[in-house]
Amino acid sequence: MKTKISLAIATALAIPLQAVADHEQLPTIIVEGSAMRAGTFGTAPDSSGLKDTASLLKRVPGANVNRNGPLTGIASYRGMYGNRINVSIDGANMKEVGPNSMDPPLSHIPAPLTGELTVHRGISPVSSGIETIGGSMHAKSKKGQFAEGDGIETSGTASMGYSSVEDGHFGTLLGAVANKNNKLYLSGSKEQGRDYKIRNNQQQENTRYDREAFTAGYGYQRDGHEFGINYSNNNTGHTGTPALPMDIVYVRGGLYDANYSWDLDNGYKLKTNIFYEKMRHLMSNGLMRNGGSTDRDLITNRTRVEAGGIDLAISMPFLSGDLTVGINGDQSNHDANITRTGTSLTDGGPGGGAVVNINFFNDTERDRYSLFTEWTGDIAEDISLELGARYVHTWMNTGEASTQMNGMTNTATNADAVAFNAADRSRNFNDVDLAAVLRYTVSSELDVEVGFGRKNRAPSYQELYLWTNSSAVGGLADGNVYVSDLGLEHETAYQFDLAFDWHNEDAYVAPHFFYHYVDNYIQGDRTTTAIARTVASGQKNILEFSNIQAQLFGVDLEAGYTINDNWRLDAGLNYVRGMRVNSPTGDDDLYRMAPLNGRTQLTYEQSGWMGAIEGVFYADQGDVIGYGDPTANVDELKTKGYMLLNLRGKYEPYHGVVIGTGIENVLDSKHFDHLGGYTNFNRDNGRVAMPGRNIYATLSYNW
Ligand SMILES: [Cu+2]
Repeated sequence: MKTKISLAIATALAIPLQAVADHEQLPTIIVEGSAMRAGTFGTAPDSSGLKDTASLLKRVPGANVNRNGPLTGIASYRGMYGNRINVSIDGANMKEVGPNSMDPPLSHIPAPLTGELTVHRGISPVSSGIETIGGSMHAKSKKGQFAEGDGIETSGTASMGYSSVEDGHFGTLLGAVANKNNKLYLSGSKEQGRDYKIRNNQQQENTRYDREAFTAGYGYQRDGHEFGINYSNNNTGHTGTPALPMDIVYVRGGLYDANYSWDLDNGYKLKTNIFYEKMRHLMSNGLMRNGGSTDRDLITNRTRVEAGGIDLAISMPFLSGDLTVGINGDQSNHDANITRTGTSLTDGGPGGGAVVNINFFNDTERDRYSLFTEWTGDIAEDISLELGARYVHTWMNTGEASTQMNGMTNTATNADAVAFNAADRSRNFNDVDLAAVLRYTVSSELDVEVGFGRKNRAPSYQELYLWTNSSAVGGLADGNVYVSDLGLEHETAYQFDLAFDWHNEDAYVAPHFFYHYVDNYIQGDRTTTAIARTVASGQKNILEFSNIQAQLFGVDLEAGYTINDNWRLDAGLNYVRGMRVNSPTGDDDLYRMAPLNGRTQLTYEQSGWMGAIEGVFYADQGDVIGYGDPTANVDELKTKGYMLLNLRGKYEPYHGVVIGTGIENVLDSKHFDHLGGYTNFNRDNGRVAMPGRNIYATLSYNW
């Protein structure tokens, strides 16, 4: 039950998996085959609307996406989001190059090249990573197959598709040549689309995208040894992020990772992983909007990240189960250089063609060192237990900030830089994560799971080191600017999870209930510091990152029923409520909580054909964060509920060839995603609208 969601879904499905699993590693099933979109809660990554792997999360119980742009999907799980969620890509804990999360980790691999997405439901095992306070997710790219026989075999996948709503198209090709011990593979992909249309052919500006990606790697296996080395490169070109103040000019760079595992016959296992990452990024408000005009100054931000990490774990039989002991560590260095050219006299900038340079993040470093132990095993005939503990040491520091105007000291922000540079900016955090999960098989039809967890997160570098007003806040996209507090404490969550999984041959119902109390939850607040700055700078909308007390609770549920050999019905429901405890004002809501939502799908399947009708509903969200002063124009906007109707079909004319097609938002209605942001980062513009009717077609071939 608290297994990988992929397995949970696989077992929950009546659809014969083998048919699709041929030539695809098994758990890949939820996200891999283009075919799997219809008829299951798994999806086809290569149809429209699924440009990054994050899109798949909309189908995972409890999960959702904070979408700030077509390639900017931030993972959200049970009300927590961004770097509260541990996301690994091919085993690497990738770091974002954009301080505003324009390139969240799940966007690194294009969806058609994603082989597998694993989400840990409920309380994440401590072995699943460092800082799993909001959950833990792992994406793996496609890497081809080892040969099954003695000779040399080739395998691969080719896919292409078109979607009408943004005139978008993609193509991917992955080829592997292998014998049973060695494997070499290469893949490439290209995706491109224009601004998508909303109802009545209006366009949602700043939503076009353009990306190329490739991977290359080598794998080796023999007698329990497995070794792999992989490089994945991402070259994102001009791509909009309408919910942020700027758009992507480029995100370039790559991830090198290598892993080795040794499976000894006596139950001992060794697993290691190492990665190195280097990315560069340029964003600008002059690419797709009017930055550089007489209305608005031109602003660009040039950033880079360099990061690396290592994981090592040994498992061995111990008592009636397995004991794992491991270490993990990673380091990252970030830089950001902002240039503002005063082309406008009306937007509060320097004006007169003046050039302001700000070295905002100067060699900003965040390093984590960690060790853990975990035991899983049976403690009685029908009861299993997982116990884990992890210690994490986080060290953070940043170099001196600097700011100039036309090469001279910039008086507008220099006082902030001077104060910041004079402060002790180095910080240490020591955290202990704990997890205990009990699973009880009550009968062949019912499993019950109870979990307790204590999980931590140290502040992000943005939360700690925003030394002057900035909107570079890890993709919060709330239209506000923030300052940080060098005295921030780390977050500690106390988590409780209760899950039931009832199933028989024809049906299943699996509700999971959760309650989290979070001590020192970090959120923007209208503190006296923030309000004082508001007055001083003549700007409004300034919040300060602050520690508050919070609680999050809710339920996520999956259910399904096989009507007969051809028909089946599936449904899912998600509810989360996030509240501030002891709020000093009447407002006790947390920011960016998904409204009550659900989906149902009726599927018909027969000999190579599949068709599905999907209904998606989202309720109103009126539980929005307020900061105690409605006149300050900082509060989160409410959203209206909506329903969407989607039709999907697929056909497999020959083995391995799959044609997929469908219509999304059949009724061409106009809706707003509560987890999206505001158009051009401006609350007065209202939220970014969701795409209108979309007709898509995909073709894929696996061999
Ligand atoms: Cu950016």
